[in-house]
Amino acid sequence: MITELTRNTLVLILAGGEGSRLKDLTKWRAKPAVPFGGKYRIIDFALSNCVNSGLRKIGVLTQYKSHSLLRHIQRGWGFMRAEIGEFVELLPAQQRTSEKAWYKGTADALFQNMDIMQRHNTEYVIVLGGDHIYTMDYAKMLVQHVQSGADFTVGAIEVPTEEATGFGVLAVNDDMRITRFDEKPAEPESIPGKPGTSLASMGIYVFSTRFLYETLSEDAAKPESSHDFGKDIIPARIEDSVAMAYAFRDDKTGLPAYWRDVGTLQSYWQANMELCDVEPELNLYNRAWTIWTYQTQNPPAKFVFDEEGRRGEAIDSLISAGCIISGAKVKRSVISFNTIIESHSTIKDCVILPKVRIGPNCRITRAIIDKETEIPEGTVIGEDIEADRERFHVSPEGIVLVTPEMLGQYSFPM
Ligand code: ADQ
Ligand code: ADP
Repeated sequence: MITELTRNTLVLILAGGEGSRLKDLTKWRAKPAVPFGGKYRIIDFALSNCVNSGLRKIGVLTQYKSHSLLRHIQRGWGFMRAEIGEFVELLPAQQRTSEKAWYKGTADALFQNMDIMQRHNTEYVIVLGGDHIYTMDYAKMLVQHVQSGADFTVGAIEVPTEEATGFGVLAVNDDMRITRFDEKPAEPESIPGKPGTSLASMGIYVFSTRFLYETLSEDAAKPESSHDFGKDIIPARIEDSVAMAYAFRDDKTGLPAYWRDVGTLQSYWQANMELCDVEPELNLYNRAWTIWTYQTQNPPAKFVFDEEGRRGEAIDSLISAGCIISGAKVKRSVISFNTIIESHSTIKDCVILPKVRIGPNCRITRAIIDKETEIPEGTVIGEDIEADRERFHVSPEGIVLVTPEMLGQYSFPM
């Protein structure tokens, strides 16, 4: 809902990280631009959450391999009305400050855009990561921030302690005031009374703007700082300010809500697979919380018999528009738009990115196939992992990533 509060808030989405743990999926594109769920890109979730939360003043900070990210936002997110103060602005690293450098860290990315923030002149700034899959009403976090009189509020979610080593870990008192913050601790603390569960930072923050300016300026002047929110900004201000945590919970169940960091091939594959559940935790069908994206106009998905009378069929799968499944079987897979799967091929537990062509007589299991890959006739993937490792990238959990380059299908001199 758009309120005076949401109108008075600027959102900055950090979308410049390298995302190197997604391996070749981020070789040519930024992580927030990686296709997800058949028709979306990862950043659509943060952007849709903003729009649905009534937050319509948005800046997206980009730098690393941003071409397809910029293209996607320009094409898909241009519907905001500048006349009424709504916008999605692209903020590539552009050396606006005296230092002639790219964004050195997430805090530096904001520091370099201080003049732009000042011109928007809102009372609050929300900082979001551009690379998580979730639906969340940020307005609720904003309201808590204002009511609690916080200088800043960190979005937090309960995660298994063994996974907390990859996150900022919080300790809070009974009023949710943060008492401690450890960025990626080797031995994360558990929540008192809840062994095996830790409170992790979601990497999203609400700041009172004046406090943010002061903190960013102080940090910029510290030569030893890495200018990162998790490493520097948040821990430095726990003691001398009002630092609150906002627990992200499902309104209906009161349990931790759905939130996935899709930073590794395994977690990216897993989050796609979860969409194939009969009742997925992430509800893409909620008309009150549409996930928006840019899409080309494609004909409906089509399932046909092949010349020898084999049925083209799919079960427990998401099949996007423009796909043709001809005499092939698809099971528990996410098939992105404009993909063709030919005769007598079997696809199981796979994530297929857009515009892939899978030739006849292929068997593919537990794989991620990058955009525009052409899989030749008779290819078998996911059965002999050692053989796959010679041609493709295989994650520690055995998920096989296949890109056009790995099959010699791009010949640009680099
Ligand atoms: P990480 O996920 O490790 O931890 P980071 O790599 O800094 O954080 O990425 C955060 C976001 O900023 C991503 O969306 C990324 O694309 C973007 N980003 C990274 N470097 C950038 C740069 N130089 N310019 C612009 N954008 C950049 C953070 C927090 C943890 C928290 C996790 C939650 O530090 O405390 O637990 O997020 O996933
Ligand atoms: P996106 O896939 O994010 O929409 P593009 O279609 O512009 O972005 O290009 C990314 C895809 O094209 C990736 O699958 C990558 O493998 C391939 N690609 C793009 N540029 C090159 C290049 N110069 N050399 C090899 N592969 C490339």
